[in-house]
Amino acid sequence: MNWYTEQWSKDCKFSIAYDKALYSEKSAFQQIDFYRGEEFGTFFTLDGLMMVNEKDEFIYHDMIVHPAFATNPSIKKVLIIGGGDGGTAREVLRYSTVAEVVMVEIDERVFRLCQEFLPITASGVEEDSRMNLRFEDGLAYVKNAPDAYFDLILVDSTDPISVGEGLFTTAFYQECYRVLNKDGILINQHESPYFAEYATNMRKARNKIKAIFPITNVYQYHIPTYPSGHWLFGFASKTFDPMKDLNAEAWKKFGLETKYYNTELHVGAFGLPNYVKKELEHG
Ligand code: AAT
Repeated sequence: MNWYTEQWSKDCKFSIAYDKALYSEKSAFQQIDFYRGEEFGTFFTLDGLMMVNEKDEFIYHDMIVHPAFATNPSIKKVLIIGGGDGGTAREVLRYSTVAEVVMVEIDERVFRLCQEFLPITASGVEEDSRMNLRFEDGLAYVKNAPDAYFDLILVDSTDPISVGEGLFTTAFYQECYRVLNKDGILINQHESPYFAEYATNMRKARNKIKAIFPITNVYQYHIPTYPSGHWLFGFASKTFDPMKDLNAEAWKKFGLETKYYNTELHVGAFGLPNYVKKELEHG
């Protein structure tokens, strides 16, 4: 039996048995590894950290995309930063009302390898005529993007180490604010409250975003293969409040079948445990 093992904290490890190591490559940006096992199907890691697997990817991709559309059903122009596996783009493209999706992934190899090994997330994305796929640094892209252009930015990024670091900076969030229009919403991968290192990242992101956007919230989801299984997204916006402006009727009219997200869960996801609230408020 072969085991993929990830260090979740100094004193805690998580392992998945795999039948086959499918592919391994050191790209210009990071170490990329694909495996196949029975429990989670095909999965890939970047620099030894779990990114996507066939079994629980629906949880992450439902939760990064649908809450914003249920809050503002008129979203038309979407910017995805990162998200090289294609899962976030796949969910956004399900909305026929979306006119344009710019996806900026730093590492083309992640996308090409997912097309080969992980079609569940990557297939069909490049072929959609609404997609503008770019392979460059997300921070560099937003610096040069026009003012008030996008309705929604989805930051589907790795943790704030190595290439992902720039996507957790004040400079990046300021540029996001500038390129969003007056109804703009920013959703970002917000780390996890449980293990100390991830909680530190969570607090830092929170404080920076709160200093820039008038409306800021954090919501949670349960994903078995990320450290502790308890993960967060940030919801920051200029006018829309994800609770008060939730438009369940409009969202249901889209008629999308989802495996994780629904509009009752939307409300619950913003209700955070006390220890998390405390860490976010006093971080
Ligand atoms: N859909 C869930 C998968 C990911 S992968 C995140 C992607 O962000 C990777 O493909 C990585 O290459 C890309 N990325 C990292 N930094 C940048 C950058 N500066 N500009 C553009 N793209 C970038 C998210 C997994 C979350 C894991 C949480 N533990």
